Amino acid sequence: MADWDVLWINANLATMAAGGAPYGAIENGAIGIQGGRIEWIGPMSDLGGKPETLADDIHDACGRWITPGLIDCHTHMVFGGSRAGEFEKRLQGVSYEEIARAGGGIVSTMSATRDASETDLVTAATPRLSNLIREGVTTVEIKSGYGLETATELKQLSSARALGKALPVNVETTFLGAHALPPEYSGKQSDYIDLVIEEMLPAVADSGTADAVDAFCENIGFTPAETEAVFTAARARDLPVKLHAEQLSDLGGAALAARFEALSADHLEYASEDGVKAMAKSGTVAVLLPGAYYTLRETHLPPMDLFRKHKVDMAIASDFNPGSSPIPSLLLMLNMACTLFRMTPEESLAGATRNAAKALGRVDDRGTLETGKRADLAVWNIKQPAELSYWGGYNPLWTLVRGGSTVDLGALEQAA
Ligand code: DI6
Ligand code: FE
Repeated sequence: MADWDVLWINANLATMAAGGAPYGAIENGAIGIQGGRIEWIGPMSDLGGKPETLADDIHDACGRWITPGLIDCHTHMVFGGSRAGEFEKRLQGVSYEEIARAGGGIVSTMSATRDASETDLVTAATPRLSNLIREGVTTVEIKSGYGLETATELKQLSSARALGKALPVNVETTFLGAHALPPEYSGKQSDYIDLVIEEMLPAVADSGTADAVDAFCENIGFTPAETEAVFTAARARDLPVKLHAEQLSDLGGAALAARFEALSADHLEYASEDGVKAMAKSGTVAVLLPGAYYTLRETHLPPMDLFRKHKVDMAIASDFNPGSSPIPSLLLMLNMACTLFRMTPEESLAGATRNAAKALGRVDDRGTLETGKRADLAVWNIKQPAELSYWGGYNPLWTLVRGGSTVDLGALEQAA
């Protein structure tokens, strides 16, 4: 009788398990999969039998590299419209902040998202999400935050869940009601926060469509006190929190997030050493977003050396959204993380696997190739793992495996 449902052989494995060889590498290895989970992983020489006696379904990687399925732990994937016009304005010299203050930016996407049906939103997101999957992504986080009213926030979250059913990807959802002030609350920011806490959050929690709660703590977003109020309400409902913090200025968001044991604090270009130390203490992951840094032509680097010095885990995500990061490509983010943020290729790959899983509170279940974890595998036409961040605008994915089953990449190409 076969030991496993599926067996991958002759593969170089970048397990990304912490603490061992670079990339957690096992050269010339094999993976036995049972019930969608990794049941055995090790060198071919330890297999203990001929492959055909061990599984019915055998795949020969022919020396290719296998990594954990990639995880994009921060996206704003579900939205209506596009902001190409705003892009043109920015190129003429108008800043992101000026556009936001003039009622453009997030608020213009809000109007288009309110006007869209759930079907419209799913249809618009499908080719972009397909692009991520075709690059090896098996888990994606999707935030709301373009409704800024209860019904549309719920519509965004259920669209995100629907995408997870329609496409071969695991979707984690985040409620981001405190993303921007909708125009109807102009001059009444604290009333809007009351709405988020008293109406939206309970409705979202009751609907069961959100896995976490996020906020945008910034001069053009919400104050630390308002963020704290939203977080208190989220924790009271047992929802974990995460925060857009220190993207444009240092408001102490990283330390605030840490006080609430946030899963992650994201952006962090302007984070202080005290903020970084607080994150280290609470185990909060630093989610770095090179796509937004690049698109906004930021010049203030996140404090990379402080994250390393205080041993804060770093994740990398696309922040895919229509304004500050219209780039649905996680591979390009790996490249940018190295080129712009000076991460090592190994750090950047850990950022899109193990540390991204941790940023979603899922590291016990995925993010590395280890026994007991989901059999989400990306098989690459590469000779060394550094190629995943070396190439730019080029996709070396060969095969994608989700929960042990091979994904039909051809069908996804049609969806795109
Ligand atoms: N920070 C971001 O990078 C996105 N939201 C946020 O708070 C940008 C969203 C947008 O410009 O539409
Ligand atoms: Fe974001």
